[in-house]
Amino acid sequence: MKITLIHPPYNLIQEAYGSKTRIKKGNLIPLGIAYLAAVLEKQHKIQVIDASAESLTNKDIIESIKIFKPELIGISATNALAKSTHNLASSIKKNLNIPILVGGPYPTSYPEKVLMDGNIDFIVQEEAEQIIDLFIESLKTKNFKNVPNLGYKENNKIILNQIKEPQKDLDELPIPAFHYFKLKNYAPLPNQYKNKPSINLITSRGCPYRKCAFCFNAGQKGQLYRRLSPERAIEIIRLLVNKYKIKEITFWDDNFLINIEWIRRFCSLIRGLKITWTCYGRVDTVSEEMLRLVSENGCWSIFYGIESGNQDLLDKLNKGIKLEQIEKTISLTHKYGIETRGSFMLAIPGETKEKAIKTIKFAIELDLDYAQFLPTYPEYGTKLYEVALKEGKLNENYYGRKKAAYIPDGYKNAEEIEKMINLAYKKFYFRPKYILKTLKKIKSIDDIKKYAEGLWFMIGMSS
Ligand code: B12
Repeated sequence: MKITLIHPPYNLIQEAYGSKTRIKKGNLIPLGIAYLAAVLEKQHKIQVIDASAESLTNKDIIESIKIFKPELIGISATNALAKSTHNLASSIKKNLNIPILVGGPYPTSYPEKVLMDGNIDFIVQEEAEQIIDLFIESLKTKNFKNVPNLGYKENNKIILNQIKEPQKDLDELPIPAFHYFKLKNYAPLPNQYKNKPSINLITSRGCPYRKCAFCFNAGQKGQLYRRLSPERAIEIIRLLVNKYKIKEITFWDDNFLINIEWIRRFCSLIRGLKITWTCYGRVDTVSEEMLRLVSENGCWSIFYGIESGNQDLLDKLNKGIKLEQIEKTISLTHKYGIETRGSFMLAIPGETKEKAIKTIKFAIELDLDYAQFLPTYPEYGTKLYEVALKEGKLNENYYGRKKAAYIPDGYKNAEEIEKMINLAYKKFYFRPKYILKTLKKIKSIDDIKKYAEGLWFMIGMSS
């Protein structure tokens, strides 16, 4: 069968990061599609269209589909891509009569809402590698009831099949099918990579903590925690280095720096490969040994979820970390020459403007190399979602990041939150100490270009 897999149109820089600037950075390989393509290509002919990374319109997509002539279309969507997904499904169905299947965090969160769209025929909740072949088989018999994770319509009634336990051993999954993607379309945001070409990977699924009140992975739809073995992770990295000439990897695991045994083995294996990398971490799972090991083996930047400079708000979020722990880990990370990045949430329930200013000051005092300030978005299925829903203060149809979709008591309206975010970016980035520190990092013409692009991006974020 011929199958087209689509990542729908989306202006990432403007919608997700809220920057007015137009830069061609930030798009990452949609790994969900890459994994599915790797499973499907064993028996089927696959076309992959990443409309987001290639800035394609629905018209462009339909033209490509008409040439390829698929018998099934699969769309990958997060909640942020909801509007784009429904528009795309409508455009496709106006032009072509092909079944449409939607997968990803969006149908996982809102299966009924997605299926209420007459243009969408099927949805898959949660992970799809284990069930996709069975689904394609079922298209022949039209008997869908034995396909786990599937949602469909029968006599105008929505049917949601039971959810299967996810793949326990991630090593059994095929290597993501990177060959369907034009690597030149993908790069982290400016200043978030040192070497090109760079690619995103993920060595684990789910989170072992599942406590934070705001995180999708800790909510009702959160996945079981599993991780590739260090050997399998290195097999994938070796392929990326040797075949695709990749020079840098961003590991997007919710928490890469966990389990010292895993890190020891991974570092001993990555040592022989010429590659730099960055990752995400929690301040309370990082140890001095871990930081020493990763810094000696290619890691030059760690992104920490810091969230707030107010202990009471961190406690409300059930983050399970202390301000002192944050300070200690950030300075320890600097000690090993690793750049620190921090992600902060503003407009947390219970946050006043004074508390927001305290968070901004905290970010500055930590002397982070980069900080990101986002308005709180209560994801479906999380504890925060329940709170926001009860308060009646969530606009679920708004999914951008600059304008707030949730307005806690401490703020009058979305504009006030937007102003606070602009202020945070201005205060953090446009201060002499930070500018001087950044200027000192410039070592080449390439660095000048990167930092100029970063500055442009930041001006777009703070205006
Ligand atoms: C890397 C990443 C990004 C990257 C790249 C996104 C991309 N193109 O894939 C960037 C930084 C750009 C990004 C941006 C955003 N992200 Co993001 N991101 C992630 C992250 C950390 C990893 C994604 C990943 O690679 N997963 C691994 C793959 C294998 O899993 P998967 O994509 O879920 O795919 C599986 C299933 O969902 C399903 N599936 C997926 N697609 C399809 C399609 C079909 C047809 C089928 C049948 C099945 C199927 O099968 C796949 C294999 O099992 C996840 C958290 C996480 N750990 O998953 C958050 C996550 C997906 N992001 C999230 C959010 C909120 C955002 C933003 C809105 C944030 C913002 N600042 O605006 C934007 C939205 C951008 C967008 N285009 O949707 C949320 C989504 C919540 C939700 N319910 O929608 C998550 C879950 C984080 C969280 N814990 O809250 N993100």
